[in-house]
Amino acid sequence: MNLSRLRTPLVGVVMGSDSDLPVVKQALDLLEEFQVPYEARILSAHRSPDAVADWARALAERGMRVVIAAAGGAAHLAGVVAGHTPLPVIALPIRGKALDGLDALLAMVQMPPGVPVAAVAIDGARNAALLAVQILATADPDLSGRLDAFRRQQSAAVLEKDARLRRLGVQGYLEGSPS
Ligand code: RP5
Repeated sequence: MNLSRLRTPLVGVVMGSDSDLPVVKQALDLLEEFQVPYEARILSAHRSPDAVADWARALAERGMRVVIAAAGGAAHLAGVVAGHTPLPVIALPIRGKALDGLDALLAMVQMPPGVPVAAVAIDGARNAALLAVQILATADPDLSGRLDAFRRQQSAAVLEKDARLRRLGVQGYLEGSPS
């Protein structure tokens, strides 16, 4: 089955505040690149706890397959969502002003046994979306093909840089001589 051909959202993307949106946007852009339908919401585990619970509880029934939950500071959003849904939850820690995002990262990874979340790097929005795509691709041959093409392109870009470095040497490479 090619899930991503369905136009109903497959990825629920939730963030604790609109101040998270500039980082989260990178995840949304990647989902669009892979033509994966998503729903983006601003819901706070602390400021709107009932709305978070209602949203999270309904996800599976609505046909969603995976969740990305982004928050900074005392980042409880991903864990709370995970407590309300059987779907896999990817936690995206957002860099805050005080502790550079370490607070959010630690809050997200230190989940109690029994309710896991998969945490990506601080501000690692593209990886959060890629992981969501990889989860969906296990049941979607079309998406799996797009993921293969993405990986091939990524490898080709590295090999091109390597060939350029060997051709030009370090100084030439850094000076940006034409390839
Ligand atoms: C968290 O608090 C949000 O996810 C955000 O990263 C942080 C600050 O929120 P604002 O004060 O900018 O709304 O819950």
